Amino acid sequence: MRIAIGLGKERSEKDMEDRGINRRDFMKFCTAVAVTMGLGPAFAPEVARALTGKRPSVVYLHEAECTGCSEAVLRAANPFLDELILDTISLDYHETIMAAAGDAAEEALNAAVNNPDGFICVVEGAIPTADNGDYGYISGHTMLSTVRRIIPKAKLTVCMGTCSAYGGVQAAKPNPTKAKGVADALADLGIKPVNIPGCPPNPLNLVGTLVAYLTGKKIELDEYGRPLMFFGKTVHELCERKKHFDKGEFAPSFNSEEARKGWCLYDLGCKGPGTYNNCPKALFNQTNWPVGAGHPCIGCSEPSFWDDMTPFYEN
Ligand code: FSX
Ligand code: SF4
Ligand code: F3S
Repeated sequence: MRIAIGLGKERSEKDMEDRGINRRDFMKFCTAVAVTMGLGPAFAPEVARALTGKRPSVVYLHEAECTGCSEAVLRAANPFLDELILDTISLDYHETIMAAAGDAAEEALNAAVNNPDGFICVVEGAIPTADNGDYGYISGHTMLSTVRRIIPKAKLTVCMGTCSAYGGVQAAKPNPTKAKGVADALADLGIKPVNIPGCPPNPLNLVGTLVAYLTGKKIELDEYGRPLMFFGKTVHELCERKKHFDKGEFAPSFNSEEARKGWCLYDLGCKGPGTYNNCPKALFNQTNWPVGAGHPCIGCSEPSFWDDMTPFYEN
């Protein structure tokens, strides 16, 4: 699936009001982005400027995946969040939600790639590389040939989700299609994407990355290409159940009084201590996160988590 996008549009506060986004909600969202970026609420006006200024053209490529990454954006509880995110990146074309198809879609893709102002490439999904990419075709092109053709022309490449970052479930053993993340699949081209892993990833981390790029901030990455501002700490370090871990208070089962009281889920398989992500702080839909809802972290933002973090319910 491909998402080729309108070319660098501007949006005003009036446009947003017309779409039912009021200024108070918008600033609340900008504050959440600023805090997620570790910059504090005082950075919110700069976030607002970045989100309302000239929007970059984005080519959004879907490869081998479940589309959960897009769903995480589109199913946002906040009624305007999906629109805001999609608009932030001038997302006028999205195969999951668009009506156009076929030649019209290909034309939109080509127009975005040839935009003289350049474009950002966001990739969702792994790249099957076995047999010259023969296990994944879209519109008559292998996924492998598409990413090799388009990504080298992008000003910035962002891998949205663990699949495009590291291969994800497609790359789990025995990986017959030799699925890889973008950096691995394009290693010979020297492509160094910004990886926003998670299965699914938090949309706030995508918005924060784009805001950092649009405001000219240097995006510091860890050894796996993840922005340190979102992935610099483990889930465990940020977890609200850590006080119970420190006291040795572990829930014995999901249906126990201890689990309900908020005791640590380590004995039920929690992989939070080995997983770098900001879920307890960023929250999904600004509402909750896996451990907050009573489920152990399964390590979904770590490379090879399907192989390295399983069995999920044992430690
Ligand atoms: Fe992967 Fe995203 Fe998991 Fe799914 O596209 S990160 S399988 S949530 O959808 O790529
Ligand atoms: Fe750490 Fe998981 Fe326990 Fe939270 S529930 S304190 S992340 S082991
Ligand atoms: Fe994934 Fe663990 Fe967060 S499973 S969503 S990294 S709590």
